[in-house]
Amino acid sequence: MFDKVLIANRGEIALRVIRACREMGIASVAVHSTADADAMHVRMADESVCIGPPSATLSYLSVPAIISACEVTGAQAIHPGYGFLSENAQFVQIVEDHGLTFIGPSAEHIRVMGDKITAKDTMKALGVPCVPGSEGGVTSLEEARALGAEIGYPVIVKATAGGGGRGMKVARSSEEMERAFRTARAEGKAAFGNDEVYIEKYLTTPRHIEVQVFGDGKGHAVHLGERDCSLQRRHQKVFEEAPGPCISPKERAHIGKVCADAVARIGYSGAGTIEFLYEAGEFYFIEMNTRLQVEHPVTEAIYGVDLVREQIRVAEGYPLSFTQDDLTINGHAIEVRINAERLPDFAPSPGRITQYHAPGGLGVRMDSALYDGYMIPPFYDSLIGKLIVHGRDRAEAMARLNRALGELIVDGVDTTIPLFRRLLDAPAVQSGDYTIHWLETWLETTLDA
Ligand code: MV4
Repeated sequence: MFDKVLIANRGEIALRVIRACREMGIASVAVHSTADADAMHVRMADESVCIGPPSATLSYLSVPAIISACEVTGAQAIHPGYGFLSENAQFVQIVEDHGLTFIGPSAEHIRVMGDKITAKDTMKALGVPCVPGSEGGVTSLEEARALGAEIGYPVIVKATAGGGGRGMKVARSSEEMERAFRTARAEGKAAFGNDEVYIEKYLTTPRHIEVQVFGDGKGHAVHLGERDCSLQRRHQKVFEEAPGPCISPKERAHIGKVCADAVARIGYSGAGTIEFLYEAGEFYFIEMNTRLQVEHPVTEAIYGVDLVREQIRVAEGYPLSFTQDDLTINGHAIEVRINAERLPDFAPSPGRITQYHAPGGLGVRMDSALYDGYMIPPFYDSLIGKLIVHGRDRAEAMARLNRALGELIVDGVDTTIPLFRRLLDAPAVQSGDYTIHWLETWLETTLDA
């Protein structure tokens, strides 16, 4: 139904979307900043439009420039990828006001899930298990302290507009509440222009488990199991896997159904991710992401589906191409994020790629926009590739990851590749027995040594 789709993004995710378009017979339009004139997404797309200077604010985030690029090329729909404008409800509204289609959920669903208090209220009402905490927002220190006493310390104060770990403060006692409450409010105000906060019981040793859902926008939805993304550093995921090594088939079927039913009830359209903390065998909802996520390929690997193709089909108005019963798990998949960063401090390391060699072979997928001689610009995030491996079980996936990392060559800049070779040797990673805090502790004791 679409003849031409514009991709409002860059790097590996832009290539990912261009590839899906090409397989579907849809022409692709790349947009790029002046710094990305030689980027792979520009080369790979059928057409390209320069939309502004290097600063993302003036290019990849410029709504007028992107809408204009649709008008001059005749693109009928926009795929936002992840980041940039992917969860911007106002952008979605403008896209629709111009008679274009946003490949993603409605502006209203993005708005609801973008406000964490509203998201939690909504999910709780839909029967999704949530972290015990305040009913809605907390406006005074007295109220915060009363809740702390009721829930029991430690508690966490979170900005409703937060995300990515910003505007979050732990209080371990009534004495600590004043600081936590004021700081979370101030950070919410400074970072998002919103000082509304809520309070939850602080879970001390959870895993990060997220459930992939997909809705057709007409009241039908499925789940595609979970991903374990517990290995994070400063709220940046480093290593993701599916299925979660600690989740049983019974737990998966149960939480998956709860999630699919919830998004079906609200008429959700497209790909979504429902994030949970998982501790002592229980799931606790924290947030919902209304976009395709960076780590979607591990889900694609084990379910054998093309999530981007599905996003485009649903945006075209087609029903889902699979039912829940069609979706069965095959094996285990792991993704590692390759960043242009210098260890041990993870400082950005832009510069020219003097040699690039992607690994291959059975069960290996390399999503990257790198090429020999490419100049990594200093203006954007440091993700330069994702290595995804798939095996019949977790042990085979781990062995394949180790093998593929050995084949991968990225010369000319510093990367996180050496980190993964060491990480795979760690007993906790080999056994899959880790919490959200494991990686940072391991880095402190490993990289400095
Ligand atoms: C929490 C938590 C413990 N208890 N909420 C971090 C980012 C945001 N998405 C939610 N986050 C957390 N919320 C309660 N009630 C711990 C974290 C958290 C975390 C969560 C997932 C992955 C890594 C994390 C690292 C530090 C803290």
